Amino acid sequence: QMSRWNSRDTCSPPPPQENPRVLITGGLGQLGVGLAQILRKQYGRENVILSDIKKPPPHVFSSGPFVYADVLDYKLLRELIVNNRITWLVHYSALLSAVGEANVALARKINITGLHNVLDLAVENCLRLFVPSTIGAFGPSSPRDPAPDLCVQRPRTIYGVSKVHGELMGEYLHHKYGLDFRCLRYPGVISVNTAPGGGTTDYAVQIFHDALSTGHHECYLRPDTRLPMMHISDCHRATVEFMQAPECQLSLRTYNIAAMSFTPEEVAQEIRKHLPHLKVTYNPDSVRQTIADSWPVRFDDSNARRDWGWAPAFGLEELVSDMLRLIREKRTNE
Ligand code: AKB
Repeated sequence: QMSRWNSRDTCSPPPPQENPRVLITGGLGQLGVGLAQILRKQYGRENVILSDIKKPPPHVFSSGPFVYADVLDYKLLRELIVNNRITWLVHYSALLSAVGEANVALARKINITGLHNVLDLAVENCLRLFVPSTIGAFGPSSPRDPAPDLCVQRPRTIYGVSKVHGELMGEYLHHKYGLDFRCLRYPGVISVNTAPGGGTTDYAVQIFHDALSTGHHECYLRPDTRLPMMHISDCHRATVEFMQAPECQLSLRTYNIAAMSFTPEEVAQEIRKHLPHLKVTYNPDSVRQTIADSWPVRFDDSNARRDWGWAPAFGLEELVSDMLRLIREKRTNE
């Protein structure tokens, strides 16, 4: 495998007047399809390629280019980047916090080895590279209320360790070779059309479905567990705005982004304004509760607001009414 790591060259970006050609890895997870939809509207359907190792559902296949790509296969990734003249890479492929603890070896492979492949290829091909980080990149010794951009990061999950590694590697390659590395630390993301897979914040999606189906949600976290959360449309908008921000505006390469923080009890209370009969019982599971207790309860995102104008549109009230509306709509169409 030949990469540019030993070269003295630095990256030169593509001409700014051209539309980016985007490859999204892990595209069938919670975030890829929605991001592709937004980018295709702006840059053209054929300029955004979704990839994953799973077979896409028919609506994804018919909405734009989709290719098989395993992030562990360096040669295949390189071929895709070269043949499709990719200029932006959004690296969504990763195992989340809870599922990572259940399969540490696989998480290490995908989250660290897969990331190394992507970083090498990004340097080699002068890509603008977006890698998401997370509230999970902090740990029990980090300041938790709020967690600033720069502080102690000693996470206790393989997911968190791999994300801190990603932040540091990306920033190192930026300083050494000029890699246009961009990283946002996402809160728990709340969505309807695509489900999260194996995270600690997943209850905050499930509770809406349970509220509208059985009226009962059994929560695996304690009622007072406060975590930063965000509506998926804010998450997508932050990602697009950050990718489009001129390099000269970025005083950092890794930014916290925040929208709201709530506990299971608080989101249940807000849902009860629409569905008064919602019952929530609490049965904390030790793995996810321990993880949640080590994460920030609030994010300080003042640098993102100042540097590139980040501002969320959804608070808890707006999030709850929008989620219930979207799930109801989805159910009547099914
Ligand atoms: C998880 O819970 O693992 C993710 C995250 C906050 O990164 N949703």
